[in-house]
Amino acid sequence: MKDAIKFGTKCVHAGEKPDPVFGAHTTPIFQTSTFVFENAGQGAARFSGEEAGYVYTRIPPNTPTHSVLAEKVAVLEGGDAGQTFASGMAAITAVVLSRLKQGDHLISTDVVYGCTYSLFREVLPRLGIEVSFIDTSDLAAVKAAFKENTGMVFLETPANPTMTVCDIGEIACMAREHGALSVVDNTFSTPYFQRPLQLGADVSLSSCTKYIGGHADLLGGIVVGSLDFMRSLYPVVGYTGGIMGPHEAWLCIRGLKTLHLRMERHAGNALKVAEFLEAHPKIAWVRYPGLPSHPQHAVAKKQMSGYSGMLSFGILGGVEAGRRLMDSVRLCSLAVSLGATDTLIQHPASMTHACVPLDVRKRVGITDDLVRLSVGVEDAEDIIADLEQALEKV
Ligand code: LCS
Repeated sequence: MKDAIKFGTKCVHAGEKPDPVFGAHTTPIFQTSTFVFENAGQGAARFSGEEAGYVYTRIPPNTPTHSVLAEKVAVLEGGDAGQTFASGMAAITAVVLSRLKQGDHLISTDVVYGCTYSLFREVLPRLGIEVSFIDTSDLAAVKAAFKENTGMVFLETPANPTMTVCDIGEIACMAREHGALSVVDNTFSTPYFQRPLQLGADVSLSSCTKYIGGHADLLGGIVVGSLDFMRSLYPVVGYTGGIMGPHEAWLCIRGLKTLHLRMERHAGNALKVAEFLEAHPKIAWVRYPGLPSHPQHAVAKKQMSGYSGMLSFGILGGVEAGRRLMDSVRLCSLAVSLGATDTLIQHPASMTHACVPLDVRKRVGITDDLVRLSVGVEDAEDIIADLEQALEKV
């Protein structure tokens, strides 16, 4: 799809093709595990790659429903091609396995989603892959972390749950100089607000479970990159099999048609909630990349066109006060995950990031008083009123 076409139009139209058989207006769900060949020669040609087409749902390009989703996200991210996965974690695992081998070194942002942290800290070293967790908002620290055998730099920005932002363009440039692949977890921003490939990164990946699906009713992941990189990823997809279901792919396609509308509302609401919290006497601090008080606000402004719906804050009175707040909300849901239409509140130190050792949590800022909000698309006044009444009980 032409670059001149605007983002919202791409959300609606990219990847969509009229159904050639019955003319269905909406992309059909190809709920099938295998595909019938016209003859043995065609089967052989499909398997050898001589002829493009579908063979078996575990093997890319999976099904025509998956193809539409992969193409839609590839267009939105500005990459050559995309590949869907069963979850964000399946996507991250496949990217790492497609590139790194025993003896390689990975540089990762020190604040990443808890399961990403555990995958890198517990599983990769068992495969002989060395991992350095670095404060990637500190460019000198990133520069100093490269080694001869650094094969990949993995960035999460804004980071879950501290909202720390790092400079994608600068770090991608360093990675290229060292012959390392730069990978960005774009889950928090979505391509609506941040396009890592256009900033110079090699790979952009997301958990579709969040804003891409957008309605908290599915699990999924997506990876977008150059054709060269995707060619190295496809075999790993087939061998590891962490495949998105056809129904989930269809739900993601439907969700993406309103991505631009939802993200505007998420971000607009989040800014209002962040400003409300920042002015509240019971709140110690607020981290939202759209606030001038955010430590990396300038970098965020440079590389993001908006600041999404995620924020974190510290409450005076620490973990006990936070618990009382979370137990007192009525409109907000006390739940992990993010990017849902409703506002979700959770406590990372005891929930999503409980797997990160206490000393590491303290060092990187996942403090016990940190409460995370995924601001939904309700009316901002109602979210604020709910937080206000809950804060009165703290
Ligand atoms: N990347 C980021 C930044 C995430 O926040 C998550 C999940 C993942 C990857 C993994 O995606 P999944 O496999 O769940 O599709 N984040 C979650 C969170 O903060 N609460 O629950 C899940």
